[in-house]
Amino acid sequence: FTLGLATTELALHAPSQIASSIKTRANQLGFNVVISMIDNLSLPACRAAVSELIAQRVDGVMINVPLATQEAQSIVEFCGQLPVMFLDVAPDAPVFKTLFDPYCGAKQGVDHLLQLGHRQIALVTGPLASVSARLRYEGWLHELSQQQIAPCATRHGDWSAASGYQLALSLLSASPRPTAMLVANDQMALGVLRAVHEYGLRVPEQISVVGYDDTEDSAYFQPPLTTIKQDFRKLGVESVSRLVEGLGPHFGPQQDSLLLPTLLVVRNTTA
Ligand code: IPT
Repeated sequence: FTLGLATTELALHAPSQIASSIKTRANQLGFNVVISMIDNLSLPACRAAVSELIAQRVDGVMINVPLATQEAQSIVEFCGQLPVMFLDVAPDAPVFKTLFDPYCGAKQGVDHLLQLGHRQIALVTGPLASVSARLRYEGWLHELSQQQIAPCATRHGDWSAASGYQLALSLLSASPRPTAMLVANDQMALGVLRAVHEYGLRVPEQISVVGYDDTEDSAYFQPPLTTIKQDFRKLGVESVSRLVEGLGPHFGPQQDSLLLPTLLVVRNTTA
C-alpha cells in the first residue's frame, strides 16, 4: 500500500518535520509514502500535486497545504473514491482532518504575555494566504480584545526568518516600541531575535518574544525560545493512523476531526 502526501514548501521547518513523522508512522504500519510538493500556494498547484499522486496509484492522500474550506471540498471531489486527510484547514471545515487547534495556541501565547504584565504587544503574522496564519492572527486579536487590548502594531510575514528579521526592525523603530512580540512561527522568531540583538536590546529584559511551532532547533536559539508547541510527531502518528483505519472497500465519505491541543513551552525569551 502507498500513501500520497501533497505538501507545501519542504524548505520550511514545520512541513518538513511533519513529512518526516508521517513517513515514519506510515512505514511502521507497512505503507510507503510518495511526496508531491506544491510550488506556490494556490488551488491549481494543490490539484496538480494531487494529480501527480493519483497517477502513482496511491491508496490514500494526505494534504498539508493551507486550504480554504471550499478549496478543500473541491479537492475531495477531485479525488472521488480516494480517501483524503487534511492537515491545514479551518477547524469547522466539513472534511476528514487532523489539526492543531489554532485558537488554543493563540490563547496560550496571549495569556502568557498578559500574565507577565505586557500591554504593548506587537503581532507578527504568517502569510495571510494561509488559513492557519489567519486563524492564529484572529485568535490573538480575539484574546487581546477580551482584555480590552489592541495590538500596538501588526506586521505580516511569510514564515521565513528573513521576513521576521525585516519586520522586527520596522517594529523596533516604531513608537511606542512594543515590550513583547507574538510571532506566528519559530523561523520568523529566529529573525526577530537577530534584529533585536542588532538593535542593541536585550531579550527578555527589554523585549519578550513568543514563537509558535517548537521545531527541533527552537530550544537552541539564543536565548532559548519560549514558544507554542505543535507536536509534529503526534500529528504524524494520528493523521496516518486515522487515514489508514479508513482505507479499504467500506470507506465512505468522512468528515470527522481530531483537534490536537498546543502547549506553551516557557524558555528564556519571555519575562
Ligand atoms: C505551519 C507552521 O506552524 C508554520 O511555521 C509554517 O511552516 C506553515 O505550517 C507552512 O504551511 S503548521 C501547519 C500544519 C498548520
